[in-house]
Amino acid sequence: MKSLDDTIVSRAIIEKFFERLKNNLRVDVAICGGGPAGMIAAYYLANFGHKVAIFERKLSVGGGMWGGGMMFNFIVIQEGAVPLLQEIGIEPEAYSEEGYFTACSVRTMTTLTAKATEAGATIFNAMTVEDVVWDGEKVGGVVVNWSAAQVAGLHIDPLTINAKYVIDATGHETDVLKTLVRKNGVKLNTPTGNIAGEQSMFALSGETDVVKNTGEVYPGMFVAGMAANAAFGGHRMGPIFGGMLLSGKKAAEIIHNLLSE
Ligand code: 48F
Repeated sequence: MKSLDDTIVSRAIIEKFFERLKNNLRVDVAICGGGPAGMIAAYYLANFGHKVAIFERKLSVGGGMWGGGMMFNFIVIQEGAVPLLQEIGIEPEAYSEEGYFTACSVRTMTTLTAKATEAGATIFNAMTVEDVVWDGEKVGGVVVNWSAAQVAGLHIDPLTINAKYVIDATGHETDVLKTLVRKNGVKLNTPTGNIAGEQSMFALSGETDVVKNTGEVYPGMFVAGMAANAAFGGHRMGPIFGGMLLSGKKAAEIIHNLLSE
């Protein structure tokens, strides 16, 4: 390279990004939130051959997994979820107590991100899902905006992404489902018909329930991960992550079956 033209650098980035954005205006599945549940759902859905886009509010995907427990960057996984990590190339270490395994939270998240994108999932980071597309009967996509525009409080209209299915994997916040309910007063497929709100720490119950609670809570709208327990009123569980991974996988499998019908 004899010289370096800054405008070529700019043009390359702009062209590549807009190509990606245009290519994702219609997707099979839009995933709100790139935490462990959203990322593993993306991995499985993309491997099944579906077109998947993940919208993550923060600059980095990873959600609550990066920080392990109180920033001690290890996670604990129970035996039932070990095969999921092995599938993506992480070999969790058996702990001295039977049934408990540990893994580095940073390595787990970076590997999961690599595997999901290798499988074909597309990540849009620093983008917030601020609303859903709703025709009165079914959720049909997401409404996105730059997180920075929101933080700055700028009055900027968002853009729309059409999706056959949307997964709220926004964690404890249940941010997207909350918006659907608040704006439209819809009745959810939960015991209360509403978002029950998460309960305090009870790991055993939380881990079982997060998988049980994963599913379609409104036509076109799924919950996975901590958002599922928040929707159904399940418990939180702290830095044990097997349930999050199994929940994301379950959401992917249900949606795959629906898309294959
Ligand atoms: O919080 P998060 O990691 O959710 P998760 O996948 O996993 C929960 C665990 O991390 C932990 C736990 C384990 O026992 O309880 O908390 O259910 O990831 C949620 C992601 O969603 C993003 C947020 O920045 C985070 O990375 N997010 C939240 N609201 C929005 C969003 C939004 N409106 N649009 C886009 N991303």
